Amino acid sequence: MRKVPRKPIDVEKIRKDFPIFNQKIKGMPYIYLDNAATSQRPNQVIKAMNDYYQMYNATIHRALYELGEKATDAYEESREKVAKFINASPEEVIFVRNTTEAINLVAYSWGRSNIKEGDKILLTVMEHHSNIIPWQLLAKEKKAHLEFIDIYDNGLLKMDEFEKFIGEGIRFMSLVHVSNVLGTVNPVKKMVDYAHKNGVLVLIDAAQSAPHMPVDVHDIGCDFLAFSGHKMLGPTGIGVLYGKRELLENMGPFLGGGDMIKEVHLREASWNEIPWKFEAGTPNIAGAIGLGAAVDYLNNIGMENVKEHEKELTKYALDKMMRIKGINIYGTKNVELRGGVISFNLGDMHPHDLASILDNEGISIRAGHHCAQPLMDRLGVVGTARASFYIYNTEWEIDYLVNSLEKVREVFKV
Ligand code: C6P
Repeated sequence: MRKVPRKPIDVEKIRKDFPIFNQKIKGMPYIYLDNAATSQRPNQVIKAMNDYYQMYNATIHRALYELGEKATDAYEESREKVAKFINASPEEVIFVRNTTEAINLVAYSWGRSNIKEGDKILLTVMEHHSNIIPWQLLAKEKKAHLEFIDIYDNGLLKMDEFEKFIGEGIRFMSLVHVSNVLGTVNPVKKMVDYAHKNGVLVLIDAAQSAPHMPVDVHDIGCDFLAFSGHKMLGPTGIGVLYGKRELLENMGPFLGGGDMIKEVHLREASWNEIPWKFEAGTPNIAGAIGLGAAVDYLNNIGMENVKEHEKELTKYALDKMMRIKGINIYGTKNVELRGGVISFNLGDMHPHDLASILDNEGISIRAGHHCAQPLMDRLGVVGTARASFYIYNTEWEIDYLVNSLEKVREVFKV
């Protein structure tokens, strides 16, 4: 029987759910290729948040009236959805503002009571600033040391360096799952396994993986994992920290205030159970509800299908872009080892100029250092242009990008 090619997802149908694509930008259908920065939001997410504000707006965990209970249920239901999405238990899911806050929480609450003078923390040269600065602050305060795993020129981590570092008395490791610049998908399961065999705890920055592929915290085995709602169809201002129950239970709080306490006296207090111990003050209720709706939306498509769609788009884009004269594409060309993020430079054009010209063509990409300046130093560039894909992107958009890049090349004689 002839094999019918699989069409993983119905992009045309999906695009209809995103009101932003109903408009024309510069007289053109909107071509949005900056999904690694933030994704667009479907009607389902916008409606879930509107419903909360319009129909049952109330604070949670303390309002003893019907709408307050409804809001509390919706907030906690979202936590359950998120927990299931990453194969965790609800009490191991802490709502924070974003990936940045999640990593800061661990550096503060776990780091300040566990990292001692002379300890070593292992990172990689491809980390986002969010996964460097909190550890720099901690290392300065505790007189600890930071070590960094280097990359090969093809954007893959030097695994022999990783093993060497782990063998040299590392106390904690924090590493990105998928690089927001190189697209590299790091072998996190293997790395966590090796780190654990050597008594090293591991945090995974899943900002660029949780929105784009199945992420299972039990399968990976990590101790902590962080991601942001706004990169996965959810609203801004809501993110997630997963932590293993026993670790969270033994950690002190991050912020102090309402909701995170059990009992308060003038000079002492005791803490609430996890996860609420880490959620001080009135939380982003609408945000959590919106994130729950985003998880429903992604589950309806299926994360394997999301991954497959992006793999096909990335392969298509790499094949076409590599033929452009004067282009320099960073990272591995093997789509089995990378996600849907393509960083590039065209001749010696400044990436900001390139992004502005593409903006005039109705294409949104990102240009600059992508909050990964140490990686830019390592690559020897001031910045890169970057196209990044999601469920609503099409091959037609990639063709349009490639044609526009060819035009730029001709006009600027690259
Ligand atoms: N990267 C990008 O355009 P926040 O801002 O906290 O939601 O996410 C921070 C973050 C952490 N880790 C990685 C790997 C990231 O890519 C990001 C956000 C955006 O690449 C903004 S710089």
